[in-house]
Amino acid sequence: MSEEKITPVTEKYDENSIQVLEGLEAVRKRPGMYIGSTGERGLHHLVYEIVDNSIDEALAGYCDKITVELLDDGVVRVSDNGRGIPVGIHPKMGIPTVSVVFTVLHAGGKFGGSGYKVSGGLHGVGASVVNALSSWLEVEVMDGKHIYHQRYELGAVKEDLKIVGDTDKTGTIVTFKPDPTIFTDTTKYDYSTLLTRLREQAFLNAGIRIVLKDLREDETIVNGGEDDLCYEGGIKSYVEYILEGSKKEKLNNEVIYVSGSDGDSVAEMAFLWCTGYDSKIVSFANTVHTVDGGTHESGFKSSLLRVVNKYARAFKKLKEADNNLKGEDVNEGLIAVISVKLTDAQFESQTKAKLGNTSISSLVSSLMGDKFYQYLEEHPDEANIIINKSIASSNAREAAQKARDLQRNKSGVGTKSRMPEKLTDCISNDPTKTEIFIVEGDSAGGSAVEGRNSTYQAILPLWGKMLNVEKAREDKVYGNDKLTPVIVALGTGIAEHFDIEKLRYDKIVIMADADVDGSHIRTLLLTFFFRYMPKLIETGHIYLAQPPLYRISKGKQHYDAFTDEEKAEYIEKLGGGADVQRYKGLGEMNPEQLWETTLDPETRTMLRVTMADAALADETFTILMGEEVEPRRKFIEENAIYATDLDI
Ligand code: TTJ
Repeated sequence: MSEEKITPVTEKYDENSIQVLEGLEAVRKRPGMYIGSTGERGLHHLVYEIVDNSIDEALAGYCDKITVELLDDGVVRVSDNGRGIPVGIHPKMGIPTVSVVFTVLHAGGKFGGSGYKVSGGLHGVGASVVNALSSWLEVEVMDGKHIYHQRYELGAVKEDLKIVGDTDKTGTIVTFKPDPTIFTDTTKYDYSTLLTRLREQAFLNAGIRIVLKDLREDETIVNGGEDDLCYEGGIKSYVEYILEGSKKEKLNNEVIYVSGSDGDSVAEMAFLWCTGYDSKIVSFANTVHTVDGGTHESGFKSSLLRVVNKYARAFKKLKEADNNLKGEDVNEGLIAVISVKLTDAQFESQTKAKLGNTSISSLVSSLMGDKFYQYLEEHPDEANIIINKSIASSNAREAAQKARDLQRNKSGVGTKSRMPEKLTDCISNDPTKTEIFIVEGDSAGGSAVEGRNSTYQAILPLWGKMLNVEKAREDKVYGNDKLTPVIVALGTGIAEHFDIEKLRYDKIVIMADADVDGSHIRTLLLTFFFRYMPKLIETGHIYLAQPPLYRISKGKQHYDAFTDEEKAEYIEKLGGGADVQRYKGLGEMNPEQLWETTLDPETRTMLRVTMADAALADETFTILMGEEVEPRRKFIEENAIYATDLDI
C-alpha cells in the first residue's frame, strides 16, 4: 500500500446520505425485523448475508473462491476474488456505488445491472443491514488497479472511500464487528454452525470454493479449525455426503440427477436409495434450507411415487392384482436433495422455512415425469434395485400388519388355536411359572416333548439355518418361517410393538448343541432378542440350556460332564472300566437323559443371558454376517462363549 496515493473519491454528503442514515436507524431500532433475531441465529445470519453477495458473484461466473475468517472480538472477514463492488459514483445517489451498497437499505444485489439475485439468506436484506448492526465495518475493493477502502461505524460512513494502494487483483474484502449492544446474548461465532451452512452453500453451488478459517486467539474458543469446501458434483455430492453420514450402504450404483428449468425457475434433484428404513429429503429454495418443505418437496415426492408406479406397471414388476406402491414404500431408504431457484420465492409460515410457489411443483413434477422415467427405462438394473426395494418395503408393511393382527387376535380367548403348529405348549397358563424351550432340530424336539414336564414346559423346535437378521428387517423377521413361531409363541410382539405384559412364559430357554451349528443358532437368537426384544434380556427372561458333553457311567452310577476336565475327573472317580458316552447332540439323548441333564429344574444347569452377553453376540453376529462362510464358522467356534451368569 502506498500512502501517497490516498485520494478521496467521494463528494461531500448531501441529503441522500441523511435519508440513508434514517433508513439504517430503523434497522438498529428493530433488528429482528431484518435478521430474524438478535440471538445466536441473527449473529450468524450476518455472515450469511455477506457471503451471499460473493456467491452471487460466483454464480455470475466471476469469482471462484470465497474465504470466511473468524478473528478475535467477534470480528469476521469475508473475501472473494470477484470483480469487486463498483466504486464509481452512483448516478442517482451521487456517492460511490460501494457506499450505496453498505448504507442504503435494500440495495443489496440490485446494483450492477443484472438484478437477478438467486442466492439469498433468510431475509435477503443485504449488506447495509449487516453494516447497520456492526460496531464497525470496513470494505476493501480491488478493481485490478487500485485498492479502495472505506470504513463505517454503526452503519454510518466514517471515512471517505479512498485509494489505499495498487493491485493487479480483483475482489472484495469485508471485515465487520457485530455490535455487542445489539447482539446482547452473544457475539461468539460457532465454527461448526458456520461450517454447516457454508458446506450447504458449497453443495448448492457446484464448483464454488468456500474456505472457512478460525483464526481466533481467544483461548475460550476452540480455534484453529480450517475447512476447504468445494464440491464439483454439487447436490449429487450432497447426497453422497448424507449417505456417508448415515453409515448405511447405498443400493443404487450411482446418484440419480434430474434438472431443468422453466423461464426463470430452475430445479435440480439428486437422490438414491440406501439400506436404511427412513427417508431423508433435504430441500432448498434460493439456497435457503426449507426445513418445512413446501411445493418443491411435495412435487418431488408425489412425482417420484407416480413414476415408480408407472414404471413398475409398464415393466410388469407389479402383478395386475397387486396394489400400487405407497409413498412410504418408495420413500424407504431414500436420500434426496432438492434445490430450486426462482425469482419470486414465496415463503409460507413464520419461519419462512416452507416454499409456497405452486409453479415449482409442476416444474419438479414434469422434470421427474420425463427425465426420471427415462432414466429408469435406460437403466433397468438401477430400476430393478429401486422397484425391488419398494416392493420389499410394501411386503414388509403388509407382513408387519398381518403379524400385528395375528398378535391382536391371539391375546385373549382361543389363544392356543393361534399358536404355531410346531409348538408343543404346556398346560399351565401361568406366565410366572411356565418355560419355553427353543430347541434346535426336530429330533431333539421330539425327545424334549417326551421328557419334559408337560404342565410347565413348552417345546418349540426350530430347524435348519436361521435367517440373516442383520440384513433382514421387521417384515422378514415377521414373515420368516424360522422366527415367526418364536414371536407368536412368546406373545410380546417385537420392536416398537413389544409389550412385556403379554409374555406367555417366565423362562425362554435356548437349547442348542455345543457344536458350530448350535452356536450359530444361539448367536442368531441372541442377536434377534437383543435387537428386537431387549427388554426380555434386561428383565432376565432369556436362558441358555447347558447340555452336557459326556456321560460317564459304571454300573448303576453315572455322571454328566460339561467339560473335558470334568470328564477326566469322573473317570478317575469311578475307577477302571468306566464307560464314556459322548453326546453328539441333543438329538442323541433319550427323553430321560434330556430331562435329567437339561430340563429338570432340580438337576439342570442353565445360564442366564445378560445384556452384555447379548451385545457381544450382536457384535459377533455382525462379523458373522460377512459373505464368506469359512471365517464365519471359525469365528463362531472360537468365540462361542456368551453367557456368564451362572444360574439355576
Ligand atoms: C456487481 O456488478 C458489477 C461488478 O461487480 C459486481 C459485484 O458487486 N461483485 C461483488 C460484490 N463481488 N463481491 C461482492 C461482495 C462481496 C462481499 C464480501 C460483500 C459484498 C457486500 C459484496
